[in-house]
Amino acid sequence: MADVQTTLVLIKPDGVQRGLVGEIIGRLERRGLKIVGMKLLQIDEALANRHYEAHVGKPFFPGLVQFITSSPVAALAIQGKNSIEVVRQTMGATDPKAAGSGTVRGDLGLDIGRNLVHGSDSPEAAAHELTLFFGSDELVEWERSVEAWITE
Ligand code: DAT
Ligand code: MG
Repeated sequence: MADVQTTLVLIKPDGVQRGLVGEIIGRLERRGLKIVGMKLLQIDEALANRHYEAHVGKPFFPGLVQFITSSPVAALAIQGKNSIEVVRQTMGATDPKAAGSGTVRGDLGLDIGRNLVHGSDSPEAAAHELTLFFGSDELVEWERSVEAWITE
C-alpha cells in the first residue's frame, strides 16, 4: 500500500522513568500500528544535537538536549497506514495543556518540557530520524496475521 509509512517514536526520559513505556506502546498497538523496530538507549549529546537540529538556537534548545540525554529513552520504528500523522494525533499537541483528552500528552502530561513522546513530523523527518536511531538490520519487516482486520 502506497500510504504505509514508517516513523520514529521516542518515549522520552520522563515516560521511561514514570513507567509509561508499556502504556504508550499499548496505545500505538491498539491504534493498529505495527512495531518494526524497538530498543532502549541512552541518547548522547551528539545524537541529541542531530535529532533536534531543527531547534538549534531556540531558547528551549539547551534544556531540551539536557532533558533528552538525562536518562534512557525507548525508540520505536512504527509502521502503518499514514503512521506519521496517526502517531502525531495519538501523541497530541506539543504542549500537554493544549493536548486533547484521549491523547498520550493530554492524558498523561502537564508540562511542555515533559511531554513524554516524540514522533517524526514529515516523511523526510521520519526517513532521517529512523537512520539516526536504527541500522537497516535493526528494522524487522514482518507480516501481521490480523492485517486484513485493521486495514482494507
Ligand atoms: P513536537 O515534539 O510536538 O514535534 P516540536 O518539534 O516543535 O514539538 O518541539 C520539540 C520538543 O521541544 C517538544 O516536544 C518539547 C520542546 N519544546 C517545543 N517548544 C517548546 C517551548 N516553547 N518551550 C519548551 N519546550 C519546547
Ligand atoms: Mg517535532
